[in-house]
Amino acid sequence: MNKIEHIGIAVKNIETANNLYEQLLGIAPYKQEMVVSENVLTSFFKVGESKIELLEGQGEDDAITKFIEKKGEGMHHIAFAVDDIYASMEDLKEKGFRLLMDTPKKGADNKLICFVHPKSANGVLVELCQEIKTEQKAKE
Ligand code: CMX
Repeated sequence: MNKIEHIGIAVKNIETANNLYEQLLGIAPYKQEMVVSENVLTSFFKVGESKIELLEGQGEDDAITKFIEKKGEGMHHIAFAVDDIYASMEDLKEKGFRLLMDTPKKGADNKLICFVHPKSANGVLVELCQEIKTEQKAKE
């Protein structure tokens, strides 16, 4: 794990939350992006070498809508940057962590992503993310 890449925060309304976080952090979001594979709308703020990702669910049974129904708005996941997501997934699997997918998915902000179940990480949903490299882009 190289660094905390971002912290994901589940919000009910991304526009309202954008305004609030703009005031809190003193900066504007640098991008807003729909993540089709997860059915969530995201926006990103740069904070030092990490980021804050706000997430708004777009359906009734996406992960963010379900999370907010159960727990309310709040911290949803911590994402760590890795160099090789396939190697990191293999390593964590061997160590007994419960991964939520067998192969990485395309996430927001040009990343390949994979999640570790919160029950195998002391109640925290952990995301691995790796920048998509040019040769991986070409394969898509
Ligand atoms: N953080 C901590 N705990 C969480 C959690 C979260 N984000 N989401 C669910 N849980 C807890 C539940 O409260 C529940 O705990 P209890 O049994 O003690 O009540 C337990 O995990 C439920 O586990 P489950 O029944 O296996 O699964 P759920 O249907 O609640 O789904 C999860 C949870 C993590 C498996 C699902 O949300 C998932 O697959 N997440 C990965 C994808 C995702 O989160 N996408 C959105 C972000 C996309 C992006 O970053 O771009």
